[in-house]
Amino acid sequence: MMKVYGATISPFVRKVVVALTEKGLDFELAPVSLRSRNPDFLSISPFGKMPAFRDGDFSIADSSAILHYLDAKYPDPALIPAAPEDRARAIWFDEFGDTLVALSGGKIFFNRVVGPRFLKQPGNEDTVQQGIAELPRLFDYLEGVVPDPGGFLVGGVFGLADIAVASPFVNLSHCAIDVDCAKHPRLGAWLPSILSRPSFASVIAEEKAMLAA
Ligand SMILES: N[C@@H](CCC(=O)N[C@@H](CS)C(=O)NCC(=O)O)C(=O)O
Repeated sequence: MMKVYGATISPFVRKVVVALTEKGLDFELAPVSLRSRNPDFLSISPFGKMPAFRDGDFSIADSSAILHYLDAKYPDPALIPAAPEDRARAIWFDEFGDTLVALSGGKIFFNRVVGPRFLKQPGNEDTVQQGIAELPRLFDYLEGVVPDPGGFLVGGVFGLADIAVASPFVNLSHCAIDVDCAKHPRLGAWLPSILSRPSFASVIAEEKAMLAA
């Protein structure tokens, strides 16, 4: 069975788990913590970053590399479009989501959740506020590109772009930071349409239960 090393509280691991679920593929989640010394995990992911992934003899790290593998190997339903423009847009939105993680994760989620909760070190609220101050212009950008209600970011079909952009918002929501629908009505309508899909909803419910425990 396919194996994903990591925990879905990581926005990158969540991307992979959502993609596997959308494709109806069976997989096992092998829990690894931050700074894990698990030798199989580290042999695949030498920087110790989750997720790492194994499918039989094949193994690879990095959520985007894993998503590209999955879509080529198990193409139904396709999550990455074939048309050149749409493919480029999907890759851009994947990068957008990953870069949003670097900001929201590094400054906000790390100091509000990861440090205090998992590493037993206090968070720096000044850094959190710096991160929060950077969000509005990114939300403004998204407000201009999200589709009409019920739509998807690229080519009218659910895919990598939607997964990658929505995933970091789950971490923001764990930090009690939500989109203000008065300021960003289109983003505020699109986001729940993606996060309420069973693939996202099931991992979000597990994460909330874990954080509440
Ligand atoms: N580009 C990688 C980033 C993965 C990543 O940064 N994962 C974080 C968790 S959200 C991690 O494992 N950090 C541990 C560390 O840096 O030691 C991907 O897309 O998978």
